Amino acid sequence: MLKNSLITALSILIVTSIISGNVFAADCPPGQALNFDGTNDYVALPDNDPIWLPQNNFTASAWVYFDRDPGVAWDQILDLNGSPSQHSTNRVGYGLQRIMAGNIRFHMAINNSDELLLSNLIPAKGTWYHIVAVRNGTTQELYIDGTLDNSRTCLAGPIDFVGGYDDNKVNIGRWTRAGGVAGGNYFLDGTIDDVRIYNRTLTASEISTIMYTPANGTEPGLVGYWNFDEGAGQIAHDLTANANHGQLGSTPTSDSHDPAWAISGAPLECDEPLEVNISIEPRTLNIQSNGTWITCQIKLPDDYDVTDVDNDSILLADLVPAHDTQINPGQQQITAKFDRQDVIDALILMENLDPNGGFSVFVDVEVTGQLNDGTKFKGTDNIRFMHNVKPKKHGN
Ligand SMILES: [Ca+2]
Ligand SMILES: [Ca+2]
Ligand SMILES: [Ca+2]
Repeated sequence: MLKNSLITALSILIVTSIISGNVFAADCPPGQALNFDGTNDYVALPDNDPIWLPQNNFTASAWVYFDRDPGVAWDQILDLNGSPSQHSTNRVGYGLQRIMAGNIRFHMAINNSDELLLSNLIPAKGTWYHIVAVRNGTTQELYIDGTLDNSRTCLAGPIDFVGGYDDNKVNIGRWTRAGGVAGGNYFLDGTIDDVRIYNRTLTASEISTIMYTPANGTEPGLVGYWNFDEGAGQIAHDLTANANHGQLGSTPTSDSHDPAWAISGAPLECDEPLEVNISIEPRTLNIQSNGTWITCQIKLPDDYDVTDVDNDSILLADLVPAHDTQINPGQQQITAKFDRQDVIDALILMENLDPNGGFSVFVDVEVTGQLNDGTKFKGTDNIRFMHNVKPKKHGN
């Protein structure tokens, strides 16, 4: 019974990877993103008082894909209280948009002064761009795809939000006019992924790293991080401790302002799994021998806590779940027990062996799993796998 289900599971796995060219390999799923319709979609971020947005140096970044050509309409990326205000004597905030002419604009309002930096590059439709706005004292910078595109001198001093902001003016994909959702707002026609706000200046070198590297929310200075990997529902979670979660659209339920979940094409790398040491017993798995279990000692590096392992996530050869586990915290070890027959079936399939034939091979057996915080781990051990091999004659 289980043997058949294992065969079916592995067949599906093989067929899937052939069809997809391994794009959907199990340990590297494509991330999710949000697609905005260009008409009225947005994600509303908290706009409570006191506002959580950085007031001095900051870095704001996002992966953006435009669904329309430049010159068709303004496309809004981030509005961080930067759009026109009801408080006409106290305009404060910042934002990112693509203007009608096609340039990316990094807009700041400091003490009622508009500080505008335009990109040299004009992004085309149908391509992912990593767009970063940096405020560094009296310098504004725009980075596109990891390279400094343009910079200018801006006013000194903090962006003093006190009393200067209105409701509905902290959004992804929308630029509000006079604080409402009424006509005159600008929206994005395109897809956004991996939005970040840091309360510090990132260097060029850091920017060229973060553009490809997913964050975990605890990075220095990261005060807002939305990776849109939920893939469903009405909440885009802020993965930092600030928990400034975004709401899709105008209500907590489905509405016409909701952007749509979409598979992301942003070239973010997968998290590399943590390498762990594993040791499988017996060292030789002889099908003709007796036994019920295969055991595996999994040893985590010293700076990880073995009690954080999600026991249900442990798999041998991507296929066989751990039957049960035993934690040995003193030795940073977990002992996982696997059904011997399931392991034999999985290895026969993995190595494409004839279960009725004779063989004696060394196989790399991988054991994977994850910690409760989502950190993946992986370890490999090499064991002998044999069946129906005639003992060597003595004296030859
Ligand atoms: Ca994502
Ligand atoms: Ca909604
Ligand atoms: Ca809509």
